[in-house]
Amino acid sequence: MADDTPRYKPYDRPAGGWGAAAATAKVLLEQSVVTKGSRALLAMNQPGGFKCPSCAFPDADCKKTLEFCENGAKALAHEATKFRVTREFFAEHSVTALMEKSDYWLEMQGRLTEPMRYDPASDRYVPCPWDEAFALIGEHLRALDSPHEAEFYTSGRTPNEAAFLYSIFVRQFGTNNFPDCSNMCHEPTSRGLPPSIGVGKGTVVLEDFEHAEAIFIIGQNTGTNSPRMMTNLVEARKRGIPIVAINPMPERALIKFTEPQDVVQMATFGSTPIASEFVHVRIGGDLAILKGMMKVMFEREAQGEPVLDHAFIAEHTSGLEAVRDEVMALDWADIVAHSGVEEAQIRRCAEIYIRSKATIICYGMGLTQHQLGSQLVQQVANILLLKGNFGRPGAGISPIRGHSNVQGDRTVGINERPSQAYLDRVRDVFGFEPPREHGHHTVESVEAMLKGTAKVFIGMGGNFVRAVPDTDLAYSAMRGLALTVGIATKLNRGHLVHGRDALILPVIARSERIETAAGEQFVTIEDSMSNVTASRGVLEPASEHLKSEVEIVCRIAMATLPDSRIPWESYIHDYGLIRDRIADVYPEIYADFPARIRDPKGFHLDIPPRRLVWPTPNGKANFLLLPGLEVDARVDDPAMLRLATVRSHDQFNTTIYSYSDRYRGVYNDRMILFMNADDRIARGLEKGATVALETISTNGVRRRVDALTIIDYPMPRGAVAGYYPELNPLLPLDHYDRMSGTPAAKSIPVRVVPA
Ligand SMILES: Nc1nc2c(c(=O)[nH]1)N[C@H]1C(S)=C(S)[C@@H](COP(=O)(O)OP(=O)(O)OC[C@H]3O[C@@H](n4cnc5c(=O)[nH]c(N)nc54)[C@H](O)[C@@H]3O)O[C@H]1N2
Ligand SMILES: Nc1nc2c(c(=O)[nH]1)N[C@H]1C(S)=C(S)[C@@H](COP(=O)(O)OP(=O)(O)OC[C@H]3O[C@@H](n4cnc5c(=O)[nH]c(N)nc54)[C@H](O)[C@@H]3O)O[C@H]1N2
Ligand SMILES: [Mo]
Repeated sequence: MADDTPRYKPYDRPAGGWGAAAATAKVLLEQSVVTKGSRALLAMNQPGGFKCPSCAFPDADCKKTLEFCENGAKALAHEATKFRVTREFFAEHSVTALMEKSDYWLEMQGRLTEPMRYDPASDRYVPCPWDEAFALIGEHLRALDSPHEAEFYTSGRTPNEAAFLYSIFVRQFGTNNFPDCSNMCHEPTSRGLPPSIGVGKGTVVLEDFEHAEAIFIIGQNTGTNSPRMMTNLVEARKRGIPIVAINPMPERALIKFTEPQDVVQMATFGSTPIASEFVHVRIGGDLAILKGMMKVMFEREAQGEPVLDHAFIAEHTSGLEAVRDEVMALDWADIVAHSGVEEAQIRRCAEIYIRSKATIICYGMGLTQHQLGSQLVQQVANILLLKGNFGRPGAGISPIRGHSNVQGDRTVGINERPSQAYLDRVRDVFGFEPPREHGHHTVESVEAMLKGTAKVFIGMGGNFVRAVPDTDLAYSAMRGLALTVGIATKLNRGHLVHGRDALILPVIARSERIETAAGEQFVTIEDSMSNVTASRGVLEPASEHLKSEVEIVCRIAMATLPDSRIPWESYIHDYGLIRDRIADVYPEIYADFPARIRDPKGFHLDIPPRRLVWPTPNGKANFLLLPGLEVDARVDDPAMLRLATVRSHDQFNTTIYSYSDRYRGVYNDRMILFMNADDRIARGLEKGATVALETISTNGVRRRVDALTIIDYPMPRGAVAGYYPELNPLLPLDHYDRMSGTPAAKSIPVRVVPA
């Protein structure tokens, strides 16, 4: 029998290695898909196969026989699971009863099998033929007073073809309301970087890791959330390249890692130390570190030592002086106090940066999910510009995106603030006048629901109510709607917290074959480094009643806009026709899409800064000013702790694979508060105490989560961490980055309340 008592035991072995191999075998067994799953794993990230449904990190060359990781295997095993959610399951469980179950339990019930509609009389989901489901959506949408009363959410697993058609349908319907998972994630990259370097994407490609002379990883838990990147880090360390990890949590894989695909290391229980410099930053202290490093560089220059790339700065940039003056005026004492890091260590980081002729800076949610996240991303670009770290091998900015196609969805039109030029193209290609006013991002869509101005929610994938801030508020927002639609592979909380009418529409998953009247179809995915590749599922769909996301979008469009002259029906059968239209709408990057996608390695979408071309209004890369050292609003309360909500090693966003978090030494519990022992003692709390957390609020709203067990953990003083989504009730809806709309999920001001 499995032992499920909570245990906390520091993990002192390297990450990866046999632990990862064992976890892979375990998840295949649990989902009863050892043979099927292993067969599918052989096709994952291979030419002719499908793209891993987990993260957005690119796969290496296709020569490797096995290109997957423990967490990719978990994502696949949960998709290929033998378990099914059937009409009998829904007949057995009322929605009220299902609400009592945990997110983990819901996930473990398996794949959805047929379309279902909520029946208020029995409080159950009952079977609903596809035609009726589409007709119901059409009726609701046509009944709205304005198209802006509908919210069209996208989560980042949706492939390009479906996302593109969705964006066209919604615009023909008449709104730009595209709340998107990116609005909670890397939107600070998409909004912050364009004024800076002219594109809202990373500039690094995989080969750059082979040429880098230094790699910085800021606020990203590589070993858990983009494990395939560990291969590149191990390789870089074996070349003797310094790696600087900046993180309030000493994440295991950033310290020591055993490459599961390295036979010798596996056999000898060897490992590679990863971070040559681990910077134990305070939550929100990254701005101070970046400025401290810049200050070292400016100080050296002032002393006559040339450390900047003056030729690059003169030819390609604008705005250096203001940034230099601001940084030079900062006091070291403030920099140290804000970062929580010794001046000597910041100087060492600066030294590594100065000596390297090609530096990559990678970052994740630890950087983006702050109230000034977009401007913080701009500061990363600033420091890279100082040494001309663009347009040369081994250098650049590298946001490590989340969902496997979150970047692609944005590229092909999922954007609540589209440019006028793009809208003109849509008009010219499709022959309708798209709406010109901006639509809602994620937070704004919840606000509209709360105000009652939004009435319909359609979720193309994802688990909206669990992903957004302020869980209780989000639930009441969703329950006030006339119709909610969940287009999904798996049952989740979002289907149980629903509108007066509600539909669950089950889809064919990434790993599964799509057969249409025109034969087998493939889809395309854009990874975090702007490579577009084909993805062909190899498994039989989980049920004969599933439809592809492309077909669902087309059928919703046909049911909603009967007079549309767009040939929706033909797109259902032939995805090549959709790619033709993508090429028409995006000629600069997607010209010849159908021909280029035949290359098994795919192709790279042009990123002008790689060619030292800056698509900014002044044609230059711009140093941008962010005065001071704070990235979140100050809270003057001596009891205040900054809470970062993070992912465990055994979850994919709101999908919980297990209650353990091996590398952080947590087993069978997710109601955890990681805290520095001195902060605990200062509050008079016993080791292992159970406490509640309350958000420190300025407007009297009470937000509280009970029954959290404190674990003494090497957190900086004043910083605590716990798990998303359990702690989302603490995250206020209005605590977000104004430039990008991204909730500041890494810096919630909280206080501990003894239980
Ligand atoms: N297996 C797996 N893979 C995933 C996901 C998953 O849930 N599971 N999710 C996918 C998605 S959508 C995304 S966006 C990515 C997320 O991947 P990450 O960006 O790694 O996301 P998190 O786990 O939320 O947190 C990242 C790190 O930020 C650190 N941190 C917190 N606050 C700060 C701070 O103020 N400064 C700094 N420097 N660091 C800080 C935390 O300690 C943590 O190590 O992963 C993707 N890949
Ligand atoms: N407090 C806090 N909140 C956060 C974060 C945080 O760090 N802290 N992170 C934020 C981030 S970075 C993100 S990206 C969001 C994630 O928000 P979402 O993307 O909305 O959430 P997921 O948990 O990834 O969605 C999981 C569901 O997607 C469905 N699904 C899976 N595969 C497919 C598919 O191929 N097609 C379709 N149609 N559906 C599929 C399944 O039904 C599954 O239940 O959460 C955000 N919320
Ligand atoms: Mo994300």
